[in-house]
This record gives sequence, C-alpha cells and structure tokens, in this order.
Amino acid sequence: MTGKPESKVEVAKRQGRHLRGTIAETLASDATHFGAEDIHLLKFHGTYQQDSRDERRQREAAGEEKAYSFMVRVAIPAGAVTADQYLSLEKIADHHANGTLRVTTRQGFQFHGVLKGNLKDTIAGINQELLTTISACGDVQRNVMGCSAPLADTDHTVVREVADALAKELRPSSRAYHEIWLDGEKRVSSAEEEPFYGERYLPRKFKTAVGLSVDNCVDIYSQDVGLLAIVSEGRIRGFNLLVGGGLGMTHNKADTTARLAEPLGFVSTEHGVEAVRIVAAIFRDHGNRSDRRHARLKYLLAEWGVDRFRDEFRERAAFELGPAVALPPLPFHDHLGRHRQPDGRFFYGVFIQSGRIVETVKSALHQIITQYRPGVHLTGQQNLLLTNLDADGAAAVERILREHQVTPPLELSAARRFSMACPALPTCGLAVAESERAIPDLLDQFEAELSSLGVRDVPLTIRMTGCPNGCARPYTADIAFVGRSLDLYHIYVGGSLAGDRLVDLYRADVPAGELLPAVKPLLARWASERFADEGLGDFYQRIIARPVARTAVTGRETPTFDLVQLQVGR
Ligand code: SRM
Ligand code: SF4
Repeated sequence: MTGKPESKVEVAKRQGRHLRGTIAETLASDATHFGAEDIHLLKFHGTYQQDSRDERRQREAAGEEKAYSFMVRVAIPAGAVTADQYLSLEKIADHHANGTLRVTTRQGFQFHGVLKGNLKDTIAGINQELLTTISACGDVQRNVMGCSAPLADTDHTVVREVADALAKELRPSSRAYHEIWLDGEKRVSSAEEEPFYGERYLPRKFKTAVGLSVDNCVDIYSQDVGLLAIVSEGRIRGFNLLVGGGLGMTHNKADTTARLAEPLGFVSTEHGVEAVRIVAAIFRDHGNRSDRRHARLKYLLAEWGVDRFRDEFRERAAFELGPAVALPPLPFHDHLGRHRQPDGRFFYGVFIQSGRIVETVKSALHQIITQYRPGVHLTGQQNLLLTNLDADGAAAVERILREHQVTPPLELSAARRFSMACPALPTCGLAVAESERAIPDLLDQFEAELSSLGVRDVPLTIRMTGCPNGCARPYTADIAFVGRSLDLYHIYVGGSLAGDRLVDLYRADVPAGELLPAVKPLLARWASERFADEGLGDFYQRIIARPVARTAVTGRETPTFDLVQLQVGR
C-alpha cells in the first residue's frame, strides 16, 4: 500500500468484472483487434495482442492498420504433456498459428501469429486436449515450474504432484474463461467468483517453481517463490521456502533491479502448497498497486526485509516454519541425450534452439512422437524430453534426428547446448533489439572461437534477450547479451550454472557485430587460466571482479564493486 492512485491496469482489473471486460463482444465483432482495457484482461486468459514489428513502419507509411495477431501461451505445470496432446498442439499451430510451437523458458508452449478470427478455436482446441491457457499470463500465479526429468535418483513424482497442486490451488476461478472461450453458461459476476484473488487479482505476475537440491534446472533463485525440495537418499524431506526472486529491470532506472530469492525457512512436504498460498496472500495484500515497475514481490521483500516478511508469514501460518536447510551450490542438469528412468525405460532430451519447434526439428519430433508415443516433457531451458521409451525407441530417436539433419544434443558445442534466447522481434511488443533471430549466428561465431581456444565442450551459458525484462533469464548466465536499442547490447558476465549469483555489467552499448570481439580477451584468459571444471562466470568472479562479500542469499561470494571498475579491457 503506497497511498498513491492505483495504476491503469488496476482500474482495468477492478472494472473488468472478473476478467470479462468487453472481450466476448469484441470477439464476436468484425474488429481486427481489442481495445486497451481488454488487452490487460486478455493476458489472464493466456493471450497477448501483438503486431508484426517488421511491418510496422511500412504499414504506417501506407496509412494501413498494424498487422495484428495474437500470441497464445499454454500453462503446463512442470511441463509434462502426452504424445496425443503434443500432436494436437502441433495441429493447432499448423491450422491456426504460424506453424511453429515454441517451448518457453517456464516450460510452457507458445503459439504465435494467431489471427483474431482463429483465437477462440485455438483456445478451445487447447482446452479440448485438457490443457489450459488460463493464468499463463496476467497478474496471477504463472506456470508452475518443476523438474520434468524422470531421473532415477529422486522421487520426481512428488515434484509433479506439488506443481500440479500449486497450479490448481492458485488458478483463477472466474467463469469468464469458460463463458468466452468454451461457450460456458453465462453468470452474473459476483464477489465469490474469486475467493482468493478478489476483483483486482495480484498486484503483478507471480512466479513459482518446485526445485530440487540435487538439480537446479528450474533456476529456483530467480522465482518469486521457490519450493526447493531437500533430497536425501532419493527422497524428498521437505522444502526450503525461498522468496523474492525476479529478474526484470529497466535500463537507466536504478530503482529497478534483478534479485535472487532468499530462504524464508523450511516447511514439510505436506505444507508446501499452503506456504506458497500464504506468500501469495501477503503479496496480494501488501504489494504495490500504483507503480507496476515496483509491483513484484521482490520489491516488497527489499522494502520490508526478510525478518518482517517472516513475521508476517508466521502470523498467517497454522504450521511451523523451521530454519532453512543450509545447502551447497545446487548442481544443474539440462537432461539432454539419453538417460535411464527409475522403471528401467529411457528418456531422451532433444535440444531445441531458442525453444522454437520448426522445420527439421519439427518434422523429426513429429515422426518420433507419432511412431513411439513418448511422454513429452518441456524443460526450463527451452528443450524437450521424450520419456518412457524402450531401448529401441531411445536408439530410434537419435537415428530419426540424424535422418532429419538434426544434430544429436551431445554432439553440440556446450555454448549452443546451454544457450537460451527470448522471442524478441518481430512478435514481442517490448523488444528493442533482436534475440531469437540473432542468436544462431552469434553462436556460430562463439563456437569457432571456443573451439580454437580448446574449450568447445566446457559448459558455458550464453543467453540473449531483446530488452532488459529478462525473459531468457540472462542475469544468472555466464554471459548475457541484453538489448539496449536496435543492434546495440549490454554485455553481462559472471552468473553461474547453479543460478545462485547475478551477473555484472561487463561492457555497455556494444554494437551487434562486436559482441564476440568484446568478450574475446575474457574467453582467452578463461581458456588458459581456469581451474579444471571452472565455469566462465566463476572464473570471472575469482580473477577479475573485485573481492567480495558473502551474501545472505546463498552463502556464496558475490562482488561489491561499481560499474566503472567493471569495464574490463577497455
Ligand atoms: Fe517474459 C513480458 C516472453 C519468461 C520477465 N515476456 C513478456 C512478453 C509477454 C512481452 C509483453 O509483455 O508484451 C513476451 C512475449 C514475447 C513473445 O512474442 O512471445 C515475454 N517471457 C516470455 C517467454 C515466452 C520467453 C521465452 O523465451 O520463452 C517466457 C514465457 C514463460 C512462460 O511460459 O510463462 C518468458 N519473462 C520470462 C522470465 C523467465 C522466467 O519467468 O523464468 C522473466 C524473468 C523473471 C521475472 O519475471 O522476473 C520474464 N517478461 C518478463 C518481464 C519483466 C517483468 C518484471 O517484473 O520486471 C516482462 C514485462 C512485463 O511484465 O511488464 C515480460
Ligand atoms: Fe520481449 Fe524483452 Fe521478454 Fe525478450 S526479454 S521476450 S524482448 S519482453
């Protein structure tokens, strides 16, 4: 509560009659697009109105309206779908969207290029497959992440169950979704429609994940709330409850920052879902509703401090919040290639460049999934795992990938294998620079350089985004390229595979063509001076960043220096 007037989005939510607005009317009309208020509400239904950024100028000059289309996002707790569901989504992409499916950094699927006339059929089609787009976007709990790999050493079913339970617990209950997209019976809106969220929902998006102390593939420290399962002897003993992470920031606004989540305490497995619900309720009641730049939970944590937040939590909880379990840096696995499942069968992780399922990888996946009917699990690194394969099926996956000219993941350079990029241009309305379309060339350049330095296969995370919002989680990577304006990027370095350290600004305003040259000296020093198994981010922190203070967040070392001293090699 700030005492300042509520933001425009708050007004739209309050007046929207629990997510209805005039969406149904506009949908039924000839209009090519929706009006401002409905655009805010549409997000809660899982869709964004976009326009082709490539065509904007030309259309404007010709006096034509923008080329409107819609992005539709499917929320899939812990990223698991069946073969049938995958094949149906593929069909929807072909019939109603631009023919691609995109695995998101939060284990969802996105469609791009859906025209307004196809929007209802797209969303209804997704629901027919028992999947949903509700709360994939908007000021609610977003897709719940969870490790999706059926590995032998951990009870992964618990992760799936908790992710599913969390998704159900905090899903909006307004009937508007059914009325608009599924032709459900119309109801007069009433306050009881949203017993948890109320008429204004949350102050901002709210991101949650169920992680594992043996594998941080969900980047748990970047979440608003993380349930970090403490695994010992293959069993989950309860959760460290982490709060207040978030990566989005705005260039030149020093009061917007990326922040890592910090431990609030330990909760038993049975209280995990309720613990997240309590944090969401504190956010609902105390988050900033006037300035959306400061509306994320991380700013409330920064303002209150963790002790006050813990007191508030304890007041609301009917169960014990114990002290958080001290943990070493979390291991990280991308789960690519072939692995044995606990039941003796296999899963195979396929690399998807920037998550975009298109062309050769799309046809290879279509053949594999049609023929072998595996489970399909999406990862938080924009990749896809094919599960429940017998030995023949696992071997066939690799053969079919090759037949379609798709390089099996373990033959890729580490830089490519661990890379991520957000969609940016031409669909994202907030992009100021290229990302998904630029990263393939950039990776080619990096591969050549890293090969010549003899470190082609050493794990290295390179992430790229078209603006500072952080959709490909650049601020926990070894190296990140973050769009500043067209063809200009900030370069950040110094994160880690464990995801428990934020990057530092390394070079500002570097032209697109000079990104590799700008980090070449650092790569060369890393290649020749690093300890065995030392990642680039770790090396940078040890050798180049100034020494250092221990953080309360992770117990690991993070630098405390100003930017000027970071202009390495300038
Ligand atoms: Fe994101 C906004 C894409 C994960 C931080 N994000 C957007 C929008 C919807 C642009 C918009 O508001 O108009 C992008 C749609 C582009 C397009 O054309 O599809 C977009 N975000 C994505 C996806 C698809 C990137 C990807 O490469 O997969 C990810 C969808 C995940 C999902 O399935 O739900 C995606 N976004 C993230 C993440 C990473 C994460 O959650 O693990 C972050 C950083 C973590 C965080 O939230 O702090 C992220 N997206 C943002 C922000 C900044 C939020 C902030 O509080 O500062 C925005 C802008 C906003 O909300 O105003 C944003
Ligand atoms: Fe768009 Fe920026 Fe997110 Fe990239 S990081 S998808 S450019 S909002």
